[in-house]
Amino acid sequence: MQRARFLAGWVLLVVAMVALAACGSTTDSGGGDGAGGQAAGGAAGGLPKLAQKDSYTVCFPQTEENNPWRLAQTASIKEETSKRGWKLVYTNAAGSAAKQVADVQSCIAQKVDVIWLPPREEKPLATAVKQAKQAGIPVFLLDRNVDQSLAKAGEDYVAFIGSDFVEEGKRAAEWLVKETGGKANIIQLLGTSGASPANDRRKGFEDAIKGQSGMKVLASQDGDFNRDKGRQVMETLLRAHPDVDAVYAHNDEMAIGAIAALKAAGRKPGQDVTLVSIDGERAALEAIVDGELGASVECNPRFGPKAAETTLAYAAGQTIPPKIINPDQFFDASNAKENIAAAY
Ligand code: GYE
Repeated sequence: MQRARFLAGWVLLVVAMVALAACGSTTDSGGGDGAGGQAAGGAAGGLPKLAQKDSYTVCFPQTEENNPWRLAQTASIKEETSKRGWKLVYTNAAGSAAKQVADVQSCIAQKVDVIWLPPREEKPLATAVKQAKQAGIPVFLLDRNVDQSLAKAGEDYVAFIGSDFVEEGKRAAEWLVKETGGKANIIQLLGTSGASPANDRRKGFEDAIKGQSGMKVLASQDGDFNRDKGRQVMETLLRAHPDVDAVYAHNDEMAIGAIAALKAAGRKPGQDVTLVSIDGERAALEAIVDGELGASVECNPRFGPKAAETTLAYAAGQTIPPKIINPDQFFDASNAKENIAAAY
């Protein structure tokens, strides 16, 4: 009798294993979404649920703190969580995707309620997003996205909240075409390699100038969204391409670095070289007023209120759209001055 029960148990186990294998479970380790393997607090087959509580513990693993945009984003998150009396687990990955993955894992171990993640790079952080889901912790991606072939909104994470980076690149290109009369020899300073805003801002810009035979990209190089790297890359590219008369930088910091490199080489930014970039930080608005930077497409870093509202809506059981796009302004000589006071 006991032996029969033992055998029956084995048969059941084998059947269950075959059924699981047939589900074609891919990269997920352990758990899975099937009955019994469901993550703690997880909705069957879907995203982890979030309980309605008076206070939440929010994990915010920042990518780095090396520019005004990042500082403004962190300040907004700190301000919002403290205003609401929520607990914040904040870390700084100091420019390392590997450290940011470890920071997410540490938040999982601490059993935070929710993770607000700005994934530094699209691929490495997709795995961390899946690990959080497995642990039953909902993730909201702030400002940067993950590779959509590796992790998806509504399945692996709740939603992406941020700007439309392709559109930002397109707006920068359209301004440059107009400003240069459709004739420009361009150096493109790329954002962090593997980061969604770098990929998308490049795509938006390059697609928009495709039909314009007078718009030539002489060179494109990674400046890591960083002022000093932007300056160094510009210095090198300037020697190789002295015929440059336009710069498209994926963020203001690199544009400001490029302005320094151009001046050091005896060029006149704003006169013999037209520059356009993205973010709308205070130093960029000042450079526009000084006539050195032509324009900056806004990319709003103040995510705190939207992240908190969306988190509460999710806890209340509302349907969250997979992409929540921030509306962005555009700054040029016509409005830079009046926006300096509110800038970061
Ligand atoms: O443009 C840049 C920052 O991810 C959209 O990251 C953000 C970008 C922003 O380092 O300045």
